[in-house]
Parts: sequence; structure tokens; C-alpha cells
Amino acid sequence: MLQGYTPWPDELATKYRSNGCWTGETFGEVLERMATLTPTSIALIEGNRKVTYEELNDRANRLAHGFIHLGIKKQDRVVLQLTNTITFFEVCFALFRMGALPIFSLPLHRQTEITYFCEHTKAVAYVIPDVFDRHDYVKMAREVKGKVNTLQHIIVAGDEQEFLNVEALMSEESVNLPNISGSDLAFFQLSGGSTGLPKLIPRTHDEYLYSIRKSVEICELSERTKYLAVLPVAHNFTMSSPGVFGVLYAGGCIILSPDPSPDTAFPLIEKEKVNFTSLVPPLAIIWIEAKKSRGYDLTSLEVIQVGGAKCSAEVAKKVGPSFGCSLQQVFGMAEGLVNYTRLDDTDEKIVYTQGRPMSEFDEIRIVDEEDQSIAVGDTGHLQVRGPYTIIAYYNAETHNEKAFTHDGFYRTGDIVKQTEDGYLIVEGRDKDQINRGGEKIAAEEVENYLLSHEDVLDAAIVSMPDAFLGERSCAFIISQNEQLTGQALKSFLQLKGIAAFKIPDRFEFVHEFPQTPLGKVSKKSLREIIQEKLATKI
Ligand code: J2J
Repeated sequence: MLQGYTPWPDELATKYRSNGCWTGETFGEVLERMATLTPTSIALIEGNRKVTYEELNDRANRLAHGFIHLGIKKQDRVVLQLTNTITFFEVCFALFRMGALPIFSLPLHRQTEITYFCEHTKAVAYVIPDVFDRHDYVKMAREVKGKVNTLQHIIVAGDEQEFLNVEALMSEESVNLPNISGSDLAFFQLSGGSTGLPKLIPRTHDEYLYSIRKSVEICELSERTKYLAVLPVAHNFTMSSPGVFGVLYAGGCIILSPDPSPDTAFPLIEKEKVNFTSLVPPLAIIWIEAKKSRGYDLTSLEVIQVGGAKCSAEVAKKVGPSFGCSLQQVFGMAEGLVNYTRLDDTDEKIVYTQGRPMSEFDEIRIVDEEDQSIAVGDTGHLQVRGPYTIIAYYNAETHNEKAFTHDGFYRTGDIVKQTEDGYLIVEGRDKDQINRGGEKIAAEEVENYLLSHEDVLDAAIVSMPDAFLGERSCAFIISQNEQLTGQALKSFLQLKGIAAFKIPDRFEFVHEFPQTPLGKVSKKSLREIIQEKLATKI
């Protein structure tokens, strides 16, 4: 058993097996099955390159053998930072096959985050593109490798001589692959976080495949699905709700978009007759605007999902009519619970709610500050337990005590209310997090980076409303250096090497922070201060 991982208690595992949620199937077996059932169907399209299910399966197998030759073993951790490419899937399924555990970092993560993922998990390998979006990942990997002594292999997708190359690792030589079972760990997803550094979310084949199977059923995916992946495939939404894994499970075709802009995505929709895609709310706004002036034929679209952050009713109302398709709202989290509006729901539900839990075995409760259930229709804190919601983060004992209740419910940190018929409406959040158009920023993480600046005495980050992104971040700073500027702090954070979306959009220099009656920084008051400033345009 991997140290730091809390396995499912026997009682729950038995329950979810006997009620049919967990079938024992593994990701490796799913791909093998699809390669047998639909060998010549196209699984993935990237630019002019197309890969069938049989080819994907074959290449994943060869790569799995290559990883074993290299000395990577079952349960070894591998930080995977690939973009929306076919190689992502080859590496991913190769790791699933031989039981090593990918950590799904995002293309935007930089050396501070990657070093932490590698150190925290004692990763043995790190897989990167060579260059993407003008960022030199090889240079970054060199720096990370210099800091992390467990890291033995840097593996590069692309033309690169300094480190190992994915293509060169494909091996014809057969070796015995370890046995993988449904209850084995499959990978780690990342939490949006609220305290300190991002938490790692351990997922087993059993639980994640259940959520995919249910999502495929609700979203009605089939071999005729043509899914455009515009958001990063490594994110839980694009990966599993029903996402790219859902498409592979259903035998459909994934079209990989290197970026989400209409200029890239619309021609792909027209050319490949895309019928399903997933967006975050700000992207939905950009697409709706772009649709008015771009002449592409997008009539193949049947469903556009919007999730990751609250979709305003105003935007929700426009999606269907703009694209001649159905909108599906998705309210999910990498920790588990996913809510969908159903495809045959009334417009009222689709526009005004964030859907209802996907599984009849999801147990949700909405509670007050004292963890007491409240009346249906009242607003409160959402807690959840179920067959695909984690029961603990990896290696985070102290945090787990706060994040889960004594009876195993996950405290989502979301403030919601529920309609009589079980639909959820997201009203806010009680976690110290900023949701910047779907990208999550843990306030404390960025505050700590700022505190490492010699001139920063104290820092507090809060959200400020934004018409386009929903929220942006504002850092309140206490410093004795009157010369210190926001620009200087931005450069400091950039040099430190953190994902660009975490860098505060605005800095406010103050002499003190407002306090709660208990003497803590009152983020509520800080939010009010910045809102007022924005309203009066100071
Ligand atoms: C309001 N807030 C939302 C929504 C997520 C599917 C879809 C999204 C995610 C995701 C995911 C929201 N309205 N429609 O993993 O499988 C906020 C909530 C939630 C947090 C989770 C999936 N959809 N949110 O966004 O782990 O605050 O997952 O708790 O990144 O995003 O963020 P994340």
C-alpha cells in the first residue's frame, strides 16, 4: 500500500461492489476492450494525425513495456504535464497498464508547483512537451531535476536530445506487465485547493470508471460522439465529465484542440463535424460573441457543456439559441461529486440550476455552520459522500481532519441551495479560494509566495467581481517600503515560477487589515473594500 494513501474501508468497498458501482475493471482493460470491439474506429485526431483504437492500444502497450525497461515500477509516481495531444493518451494509458501513477499537472504549472508535486509524491519521472505556447519545458525540467533527488527520468514528447524521448521509449520487446486490479490506485488529480499548496486527490480505477460510466450514460455518449477537447485534457472536467475518458469508454472520437479560441476551435468543429464539447463560462461568452461574426458551419454541435464556475442565467440563456444545440450545466469537483442538468430537462432547469448529482448513490446534505441539516430550499454548506468521492487527500493528515466530517462526508466548501426535486443552485463559497473563470486559486498558497518577498509584511488575497471571468484576484499588501509596487510583486511571482493565473490581477497597499471579532483577517471586509473601489472606479 502506498504510504500516505488512505484506502477505502472494507465496508464501503463491499457496498459499492455489491450495488454494482465498482466492477473491478481497469483503464487498461477498457482500452483493450475497445480496441477489440472497434479496432479501426478513430479514437483521436490531432491536426492531420489520426489514431485508431487498435493503434492507441498497441502504442500504449509498447510504451508500457518501454517504461518497465526503464525501471519504472507499479505505484511509482510520474508527474505528467502534457498538452492536448495524442501523446498525452499514449503515456497515460501506458502508465495505467503498468500501474505507475500519473499526477495530472496542468500545462500552466511552473517550476514551483512542479517541484512541489515531484517532492511531495517522490516522483521518479516527469513527462513534458518540449515547447508549448512559447514556454520551454525542457529548461524548466532541468531546474526541477536539479532540486528533486528522487527524479530519475525526464521524458519529452517532441524533438529533444538532452532527455529521453517518448517515441524512442516505445519497445517491441515484451516483458511481463504487473497485474492491475480495479481497487488499485490509478492516478492523482489536483485539488483546486484553499489552504497552502494544492492537495493531491488519489483515484482508483473502480471509483473513477464508475463516474465515467455514469457520465457517459447521462450525457448519452456513443460511438457517434465527436468530442472537441478545448480545455486542458488533464483537468478533471475535460477528463471525466464525461470528457475524453468518457468518449473512449463509449467508442467515440476525440478531436484535440491546441487552444480554446474560436479561431482554432470553430474550423475544427466544421471540419470534423464535432457534436459535443465542454467550456468554462468565460469561454462560452467568447464563443457566443465570435459566432455572430464567424461564418463557420457549426450545425453539427448537439451539446455544449458549461461548468467549472457559475454560469450566469444570462449566458446560459444564450448558449442554445446561439449554436442551435443543447446546453448542459456541469457542477463538479476533482474530489468527486458531479452534478449535471439532464439533456431532457426543461429550459428553466437548464438555465437556472447547476444540475443534480449524477448517481443515485451520491449522498448529499446541506448544512449550517454547526454541520446541522437545514430545510430544503435554504442555503447552506454542501457535503457529500459516495462511490466516486474521495474519503481523504493523499498525504495530508491534518488537512483531512478539517476537509472531511467524522462520518466520511467531504466538505465541498460550496454554498448551495436545493430545489424540491433535488437540483442544486450554487450560491457562493466558504473556502478561501478564488474561482477565476474556472481556474482555481488557493488564497493561502499565493499569500505564502508573497510573504517570501522581503518587503511584504503581510498579504491577504480575495476575489473581486468581474463581468467576464466572474472573479479576479486582488492582493492586499502591508509593506513598510513605500516604493514597493504591484508590478514589482508581479515580476517577483513570475520569477518564482508559478502558474500565471495565480498572479494577482490587482494589488492594494494598506497599513492594516480589517479584523473579525476573533482577531483574524476579515476577508469579507476586504472583499467589500475592493468592491466599493471598483464601483467608484478608484
Ligand atoms: C459553480 N461553481 C462550480 C459550476 C465547478 C466537472 C465540472 C467542473 C469541475 C471542476 C470538475 C461549477 N458552478 N457549474 O472537476 O468534473 C466550482 C465549485 C467546485 C469547484 C471544483 C468536473 N463547477 N465549480 O471545476 O476541482 O466551487 O473541478 O467545488 O477544478 O469548482 O473545482 P475543480
